[in-house]
Amino acid sequence: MATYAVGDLQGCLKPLQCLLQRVAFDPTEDRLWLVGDLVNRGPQSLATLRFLYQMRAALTCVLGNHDLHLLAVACNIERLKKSDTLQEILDAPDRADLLDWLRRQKLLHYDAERDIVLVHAGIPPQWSLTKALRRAAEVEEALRDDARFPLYLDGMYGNEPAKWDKDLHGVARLRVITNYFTRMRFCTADGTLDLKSKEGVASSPPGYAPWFSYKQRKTRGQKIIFGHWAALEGRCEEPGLFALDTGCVWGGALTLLNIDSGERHRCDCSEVHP
Ligand SMILES: [Mn+2]
Repeated sequence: MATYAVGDLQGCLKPLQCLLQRVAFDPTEDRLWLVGDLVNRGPQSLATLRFLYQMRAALTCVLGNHDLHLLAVACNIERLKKSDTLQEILDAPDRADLLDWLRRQKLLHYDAERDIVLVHAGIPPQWSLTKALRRAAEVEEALRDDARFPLYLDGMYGNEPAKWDKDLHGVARLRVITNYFTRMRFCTADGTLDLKSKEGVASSPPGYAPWFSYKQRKTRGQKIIFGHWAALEGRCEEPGLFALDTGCVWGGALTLLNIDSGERHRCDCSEVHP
């Protein structure tokens, strides 16, 4: 039995199948962790979601910003953007099963046995793992609650507040938690977010730095698997951190990590989309 983690799929089903074949993945034995952003922008969002749904017993998944956007669009809270490739999911006869499964996924997963965290974007410098798990649980509860779910999604969009404050409440509180776990790249040492820049580490906006780079970061040394930041190209020098978004949907590659051995596999989109 082996446990793998895969980077941002964004509807790139063929590279996923290519990698699973390469490692002879057996869904009855092996386990696959997903860093989120399962759908959108890529060529096969619906087929990807169906493929994952039928092997859901083998999966551990955290939600990304694109997954949450899909849920909001499906609830008629947000409209599709021009570059979204989600319409086929909205039109699918099995959309209720797929979307119901999606909204029951977590924002943060902690594997105590391996002492590894799985998250889409990251954990802000000022939060310990215990705090982060508690904050993620607040959003996960709202997502699972039939009555609160649309209210949460309705209040989810926006870049403010830029920083956590324990006295925040309601949708603003859930929004900043969501932004940390699903959208963060650059922030200050006290966790003030810059959500505009998507560039690499060398292009940090003035006064900001990558969330993982702060010496005083409370989760320093903790093993964390994350995605979301394609400009890192899978490189992160911080001890214990595994950056898995290698920009498959942007013509890069999909990365599969064997969590126990540390071995990485890559499938270039060009191999399967000549
Ligand atoms: Mn993302």
